[in-house]
Amino acid sequence: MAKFYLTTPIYYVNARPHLGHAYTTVVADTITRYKRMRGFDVVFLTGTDEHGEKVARSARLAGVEPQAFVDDVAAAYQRQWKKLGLDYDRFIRTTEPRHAEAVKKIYRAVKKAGYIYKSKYQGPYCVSCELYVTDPTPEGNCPTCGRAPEQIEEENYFFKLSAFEKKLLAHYEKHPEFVQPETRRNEVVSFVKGGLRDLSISRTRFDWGIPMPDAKGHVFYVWFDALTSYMSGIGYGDTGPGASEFERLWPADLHLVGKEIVRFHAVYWPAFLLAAGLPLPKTIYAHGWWLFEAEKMSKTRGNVVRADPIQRVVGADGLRYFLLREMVFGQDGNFSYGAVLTRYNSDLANDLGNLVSRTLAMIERYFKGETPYPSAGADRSPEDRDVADVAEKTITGFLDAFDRYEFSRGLEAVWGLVAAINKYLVETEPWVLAEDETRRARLGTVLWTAAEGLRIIAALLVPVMPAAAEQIWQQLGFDSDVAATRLDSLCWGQLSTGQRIRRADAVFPRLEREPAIEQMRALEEEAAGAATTQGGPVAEEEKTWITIDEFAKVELRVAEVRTAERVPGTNKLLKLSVDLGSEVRQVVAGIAEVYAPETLIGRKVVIVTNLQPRKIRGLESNGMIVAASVGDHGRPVLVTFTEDVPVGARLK
Ligand code: ME8
Repeated sequence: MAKFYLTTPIYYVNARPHLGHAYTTVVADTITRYKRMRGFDVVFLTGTDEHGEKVARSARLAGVEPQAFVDDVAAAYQRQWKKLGLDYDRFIRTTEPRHAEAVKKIYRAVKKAGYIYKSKYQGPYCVSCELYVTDPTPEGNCPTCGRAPEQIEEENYFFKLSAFEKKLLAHYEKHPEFVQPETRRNEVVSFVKGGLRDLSISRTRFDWGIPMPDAKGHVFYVWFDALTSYMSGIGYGDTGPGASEFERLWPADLHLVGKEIVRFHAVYWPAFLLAAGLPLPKTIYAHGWWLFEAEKMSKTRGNVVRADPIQRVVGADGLRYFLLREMVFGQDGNFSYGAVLTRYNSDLANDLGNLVSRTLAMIERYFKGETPYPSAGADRSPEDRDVADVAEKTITGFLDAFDRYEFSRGLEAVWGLVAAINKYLVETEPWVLAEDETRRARLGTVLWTAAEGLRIIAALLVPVMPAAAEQIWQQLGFDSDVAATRLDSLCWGQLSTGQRIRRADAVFPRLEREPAIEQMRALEEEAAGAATTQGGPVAEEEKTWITIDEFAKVELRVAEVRTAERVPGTNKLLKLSVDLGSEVRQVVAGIAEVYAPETLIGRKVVIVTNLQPRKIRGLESNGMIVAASVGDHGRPVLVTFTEDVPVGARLK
C-alpha cells in the first residue's frame, strides 16, 4: 500500500486556536480521509511551535514559566482538534526532547557538510516575526507585520543559504508540483532569482529555545527548530525503533501551509534538507486566508473568530462543509456568520437533508421500509439513465477535483447530483405513481434510483462530513463502515434491494437564520471575553507578582464621555466616543444592561488607552473602559472619582 504523509504547520502557541488554524487542520483531515478511501496508508501530523522570544515574553507577561505557558496552549490546540473531530495521527511539540534531538541531528549534518559559519549581525530585528529586517518598508518597519523593529547586535551562526540559489531554481524547474498553486510558485521562483542572503540560525538574546551544540549561549532560530518538526514527529533523530517510521514516511508528500509562510517552506526548508543530504518534500501547497471584515483573521489584528461557537450552532460537519465549500482552495475567502447560515440552510438542510428525508419517508410508506427493486424492463425510462449518468460523472468529477485539492469544485459536483435527484423526484412524481397499483414497478425503480444516488453521495461526502455521511449511510440501512468504501471502485448500481432502511431524525435540521447568527455571535463574544479575562494559564493560586515596569506598560487615563448609543442588535453593547484631551476615540463597552446611554454623557470614566484596538460587531473599539465586575453575573460598575480630575490625567 502506498504511503501518504501530510502535515499542517505546527501552530504557534502565542495564539489560541482560531478559525484560520482550524481551516488548515480541517483541510488536512479531509485529505487524510480522502486518501485513505483512495487506498493510501496515510499519516497526518500536526503540532505546536513553542519556542522563541515572543513566547518567552508572553509567558513573562502572564506571570508563568514558559513551560507552563506552552503546556496550556498546546493542550488548548489538542482539545480544539478533538472537539472538531480532527483525527491527526501524530502530534509534535517542539519542547519535546525527541524534537530537540532531531534539530541537533540535522544541524550536525548541515554543519558537517560545511554550510555553517559564525558571523556578526548588526541591524534591525522584528521581535514579533522573529526575523532580521533585511528589507524594511520605506518607513523602516518590518515588511511582514509593519511594526517598528529593534536595533540589535549579535554574534550568530549563519547558514549558507546563498549556496543553494541554483540548486533550488533547478528543483523548481524540474518539479513544478513542488510549490502549489502556480501563483505561489512564481513568487518563490522570483524571490530566489532575486538572490539569497545567508541566514542567521542562532540567537543569543534569549534562552527559550533548543541549545545549539558546541555553541554556549546560542539557541536555534525558531524556524530552523520548527521546520524540523515535520521529521521529528515521525522518528527522525530517534535511535530506537521509531527511526524506521521516518525511513518509511520521509519525504513528506504534502506540507499544507498558509500563503504567508511559503518562503520558509519552499526556500529555507529545502535548502536545509539539501545541505543535510535529505530528500525534499514532494509538494508544498499554500492556501489563502480567511478574511474577516476585509482583513486577515489574526490575533494581532484582534479580528479572530473561533471555530467552537460556529460548531456549536451548525455542528462540526456544518462547519467543515462551509470551510471547504465557501473558499476556493488557494485563494482568500471572506468569512461571515450569514454565509455560514446560508450554506447550512440552503445546501445542507434544504437540498441534501430534504432529499434524504423524503426519499426514506417514501420507501418507508410505500415499501414497508425496504429498498425496492429497480426495474430492468419496460419500467425503465431515460430519466433513470440520466440520473445514473450524472452520478457516474459526479464520481469522476469529484475524484479529479479532490486529487487536485479543489474541494469546492468537488463539492459542487456532488451538489449537482443532489439537484439532479431532486429534479428527478419532482418530474417522476412518485407520490402520484403510488396511487396507481399498476405503476408499482415504476415506483420501485424511481425510489431505488433516488436511494442509489444517496448511497453514492454519502460515500463521496465522507472526507468532508464524516459524521453526517455515516448517518445517511446508516439510514440507508447499511451496517458497514461508510469510510471503508473504496472510492476507486464506487460506481452506479450497487445498492442491494430488500435492505431495511432506518429512518431517523433529520441529518441537518433547519435553523432559524437570525437567532442562529445571534447565537454564534454571542458565543464568540463569550469566548473572546473568557480569553481576555482569564488571560491564559495562570491558576489563581499560582499568580506571581508583576514588576512596576510591567504595570507601567498599561496606560490608564481619565476621559469624558461625549456621545453614547446602543449598538443595534445587542443588549449589552454601547458605542461611546470619549474625549482624552489630546484626542477623541471610539470605544465599544459591554455596559448597556446597567447604564442607559444618555446617563453617561459628560461623565468622567477611566480608559485603558494602549490596548490593541479590536473590532466588536464590526465597530472599532480603540480602548477599554474600566469597571468593577460585581456579583456572580459580573455586573459592571464604572470607576469614578470623588474629586475633580482633568481629562487626560494618567492613573499610576
Ligand atoms: O506560522 N486564514 O504558526 P501560526 C487561513 N508556527 N489560515 C490561517 C489564518 C487565516 N486567517 N490564520 C492562520 C506559524 N492560518 C508557524 C508555522 S511550521 C514549521 C511553523 C493558518 O500559528 C495557516 O495555515 O501562525 C497558517 O500558515 C498557520 O495557520 C499559521 O499558524
